[in-house]
Amino acid sequence: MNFSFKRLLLVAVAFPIVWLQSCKPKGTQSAVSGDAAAKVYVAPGKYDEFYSFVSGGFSGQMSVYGIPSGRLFRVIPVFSVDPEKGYGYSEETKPMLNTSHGFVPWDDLHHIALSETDGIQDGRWVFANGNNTPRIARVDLKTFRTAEIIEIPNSGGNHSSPFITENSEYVIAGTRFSIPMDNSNGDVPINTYKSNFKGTVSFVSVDKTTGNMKIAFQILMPGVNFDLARAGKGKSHGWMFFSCYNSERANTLLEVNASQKDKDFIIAVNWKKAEEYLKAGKGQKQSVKYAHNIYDEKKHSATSVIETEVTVLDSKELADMVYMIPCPKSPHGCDTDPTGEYIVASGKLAATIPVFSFTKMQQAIANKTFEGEYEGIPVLKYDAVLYGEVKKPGLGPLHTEFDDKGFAYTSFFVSSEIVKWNVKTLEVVDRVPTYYSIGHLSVPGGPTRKPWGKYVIAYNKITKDRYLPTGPELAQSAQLYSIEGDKMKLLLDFPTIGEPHYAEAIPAELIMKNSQKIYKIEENQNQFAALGDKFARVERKGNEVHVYMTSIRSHFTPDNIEGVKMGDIVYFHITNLEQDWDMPHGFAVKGANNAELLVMPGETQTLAWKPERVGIFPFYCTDFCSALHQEMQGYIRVSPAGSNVQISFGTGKTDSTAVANK
Ligand code: RUQ
Ligand code: CUA
Repeated sequence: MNFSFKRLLLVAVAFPIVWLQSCKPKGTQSAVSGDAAAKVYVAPGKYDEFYSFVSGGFSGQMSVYGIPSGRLFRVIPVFSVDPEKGYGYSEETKPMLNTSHGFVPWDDLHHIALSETDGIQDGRWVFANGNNTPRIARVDLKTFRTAEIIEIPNSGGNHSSPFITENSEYVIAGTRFSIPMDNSNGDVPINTYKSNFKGTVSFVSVDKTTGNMKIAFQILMPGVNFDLARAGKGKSHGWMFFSCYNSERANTLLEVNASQKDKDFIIAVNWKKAEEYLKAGKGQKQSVKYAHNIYDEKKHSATSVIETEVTVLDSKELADMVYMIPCPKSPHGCDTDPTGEYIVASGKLAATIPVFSFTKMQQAIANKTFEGEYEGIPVLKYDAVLYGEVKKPGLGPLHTEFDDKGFAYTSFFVSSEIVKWNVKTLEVVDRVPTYYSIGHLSVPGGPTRKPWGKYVIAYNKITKDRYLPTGPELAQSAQLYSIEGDKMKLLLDFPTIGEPHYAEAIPAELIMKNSQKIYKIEENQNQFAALGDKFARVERKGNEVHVYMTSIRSHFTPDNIEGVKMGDIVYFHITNLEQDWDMPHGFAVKGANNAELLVMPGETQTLAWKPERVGIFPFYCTDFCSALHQEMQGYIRVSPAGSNVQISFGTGKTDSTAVANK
């Protein structure tokens, strides 16, 4: 959400009545009809019809909900460390959070993009953006784990990201803040914004087989703020549409200074053309620095590499690649309908929703129906590209999703409602209040060529009185509406984790059948794995002590360890020997100043521990795994620095030295 609270007040002052209404809609109590409970009831042991992947905003995570029940199934750590799973704490996962700025254990995750084939969700991967330290992550939907993170150079705030093309050719990343380019002298006065600050949009290619990402090219753009984006589809495949604000290119008090002009822009990028220029060698190589982190499913380990080059195409110099469409007042959402013909732009401060036509845009380009140029880029005439406007739809339109019957659903932050309108006739056909101040909304398959319809889910920015109070902070609120009939019907409220921005839902059957149950022990290539109790051991290498430990119901091997001295670093490499679904073992040691490990069946993970005092330290399994889970424990002895206690270890031996000397 790009609104400051001040802006909210500003708008509220301008529309006082609406403001009041948005905070206290009438009929809150009676908004739910009698059969709502039956519609969301998923009986115990039954499955939900959809998975919904919900961004966690400032929690840096993504959560997975069942729809229609609203049940939370999983929190997937993406950009943030997660002590529950040891993500970002284990030696194997730490490199995932590496960046050119060092280890960055947090980000602000806004948008979700499910992979597509032929414009239809294929259930392979889900992508997400890191807004603060510009990054894109890919989560593998076999394991529901973050598999890859790539940093975006020449970017300051990766907000219009990661929107995906029809065949997952690219996920894109537009910079929210324009900044001096990474290879230039960034030490410039901020008020030289207009001459020194630039924007970029990055096209990150996705490998068809592995999903691996690569920055294919960046396009140098005028120094505006890029906000959101959507790929063309069907007839508009090959184009990407970005909304931008601050065409004033203000560098201070944007709330006022970036709202001067009557119109900002939708920027249309012909990426097929960009590919041609790239092939023809029209790109400039730039030296930059960005991290590229990949998790290897066989080695159970991540690697982080700092890449040093990107190819940049200049929108000013390369003709017929970028066009601008004027768009009323600070556009936020920019959404394309399932046919790819209509581009819906939502001006946060506009009183109408302009709907642009891709066909008309093509004609306007062919006929050069320009009204001028903006920073060397042709600006198309508004009327020449406009299909029509949705009149008086509401206040503060933000985002639009589509169903399978030719309707669009637009969220209105200020008037706090979802408005349903007919994409062809542009007539408003229904509206429902949201509680309160909706941001994004989501129809299953809503951004694709094949929406599944059935529901629209509101992701609200303000919760107020919807739940039992929990002090100054309340859980953010999502609301589920049925869109099966002519009228939208509120069915359910459910809380979310962090601040939800975008969410995308997909039929469960597209994912559940591929879900991985275990890591096969014979495929475990972690260099520190102990693939059986007989390989369990403790080895000293200088001041490093490596513990190759196994876990299986209900013991660790070894569970008695001696010979560690002050000044040592102990690496616990835990291999979970189980080969049963849902049988993780945990590992925690007293005083460890990071987190536990939660090790999946067949997996190896490592916890580094630097003891800071002499004594006996218990360790134990943190996941209640069997009737004898409480017995799944052990001891490690730490001796003074100069001590002559030798390394020894064992399980089930009373004389551990005997084991060590074997
Ligand atoms: S934003 S509430 Cu960060 Cu997607 Cu529109
Ligand atoms: Cu293993 Cu509890």
